[in-house]
Amino acid sequence: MLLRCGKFHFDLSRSLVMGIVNVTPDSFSDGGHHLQLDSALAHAHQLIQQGADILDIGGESTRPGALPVSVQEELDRVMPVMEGLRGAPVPLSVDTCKPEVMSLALAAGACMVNDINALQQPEALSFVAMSDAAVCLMHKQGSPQTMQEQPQYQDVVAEVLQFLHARIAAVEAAGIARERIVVDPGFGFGKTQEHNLALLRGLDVFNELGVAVLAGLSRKSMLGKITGQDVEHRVHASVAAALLAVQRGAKIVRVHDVRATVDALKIWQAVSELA
Ligand code: 8Y7
Repeated sequence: MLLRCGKFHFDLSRSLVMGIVNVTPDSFSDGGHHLQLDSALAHAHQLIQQGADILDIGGESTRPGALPVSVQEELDRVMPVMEGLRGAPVPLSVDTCKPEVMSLALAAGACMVNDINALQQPEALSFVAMSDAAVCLMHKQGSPQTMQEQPQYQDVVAEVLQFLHARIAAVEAAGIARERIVVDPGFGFGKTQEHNLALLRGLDVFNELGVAVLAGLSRKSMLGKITGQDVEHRVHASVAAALLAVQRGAKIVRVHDVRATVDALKIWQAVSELA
């Protein structure tokens, strides 16, 4: 299976680690864009050093209950980071659902669009179609503000599969080749604990879609619910979950803890090559 992200091509004979770079105000940056930029760039370089294959750069928190950010604020956060990383040895993914942000990030060299809204906005679809970037199509139920209130499915695996199948068809019809498409069941996006576990258990089913599968489980509350650990202490659970996802055919794992995940996947790779 092949993945084409702009000038970067991956044969996917081994799974890839996507490192998360959040450009959102934190306790160090007191809202100032300058410190925020410095710390995001330093973090990005550190993740590359640790073996990240792709960086996912996002300026809008999509955690449950998070409030939306304006286009201008998101651009002010994300664009200096995209520009500061221009020419980086790994492809840059922009984590956004705003068409305006996609367009400018693609012009600044983004090789992938990670859209939790799966390019359902028509302008989003056409901006990606006009580029040579890859796209990650993620499933969610509801919006980040309300999605955890009452998630409901008859058969979560079948329904997510059906949604992703339909989005692949729409995106292909717009001229985006299959080698540029990644799908993601969207762990934690409008799913109960049982739904999340069913999706991880059944993850290999998504390979029947014939495109690369991405899994984002890193530090998520579904892991905290099992281990009882708060978000700062979910590294071990996250590595275990990433490994389980790769074992079930995920070709990309989206993670905070790049070094730990890269090492774990090297062990998996070495053992599975003997089989
Ligand atoms: C995911 C994601 C988040 C995910 C993809 C978090 C932006 C919440 N989760 N994108 N984004 N898949 N494709 O905890 O699971 O990282 S934000």
